[in-house]
Amino acid sequence: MPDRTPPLFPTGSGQMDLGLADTRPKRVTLSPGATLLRGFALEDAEALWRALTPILRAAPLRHMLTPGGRQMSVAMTSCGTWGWVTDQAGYRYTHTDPTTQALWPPMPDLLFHLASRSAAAAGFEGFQPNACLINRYEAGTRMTAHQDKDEGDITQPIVSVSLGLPILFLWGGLQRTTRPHPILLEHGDVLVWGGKARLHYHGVKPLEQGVHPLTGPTRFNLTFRFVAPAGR
Ligand code: MD3
Ligand code: FE
Repeated sequence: MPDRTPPLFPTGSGQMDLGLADTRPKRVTLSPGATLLRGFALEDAEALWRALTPILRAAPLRHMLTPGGRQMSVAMTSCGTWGWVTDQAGYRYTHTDPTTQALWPPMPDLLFHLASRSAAAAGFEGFQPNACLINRYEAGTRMTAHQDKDEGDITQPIVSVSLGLPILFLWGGLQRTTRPHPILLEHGDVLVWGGKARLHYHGVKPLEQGVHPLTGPTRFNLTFRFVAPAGR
């Protein structure tokens, strides 16, 4: 008889399934205000992936320039009322995509609701994101330590959803010099950052090569934000 018992937890990319239960906690508080919800988006992952296709067609991924003139190794785009852009003029949120001059594609309800449910599960009721930044990582892509502070309303949390290949996320402190600690982010994991954690420095290590059944040789990260630019 073939053993039809499903694996107790997804083993990720090319990992041998040893048939052991994943005993790691599903919910982890990294620091006050920062909650890791392991696997919270797993059931929605395929639908999320399908929802990305028309967005990426309308607003193609691109390697933007930092204000210092360096090309980012992450390829990015956005959906929602606001999209995040960077160029030699600086970082900001815009209503239109500078590469197409069109409005950013609308945020699908599925994405909005997943983000809102995630925030609520971490204690932030009523989160209504109006921006979703889409990051694509390929082998070697990394993100250096930074703070997210262009949103204009730091009382609102940020929700991040990981799809595809795993990566080591680097969770720092309120100062850039605080030594960050590494946290493995896997397909379907959701992180919620609010309160005291909102302005912590963070980054990710270079993506290792691999192939994921859904996303191929890539990792996608969706970050949901509430943007209220000053003076609007
Ligand atoms: C902590 N993205 O898009 S997600 C970003 O994996 C970004 O693509 C990384 O940093 C990625 O800005 C990390 C986790 C994350 C996202 C936003 C945060 C952590 C955060 C904002 C404040 C504090
Ligand atoms: Fe960030």
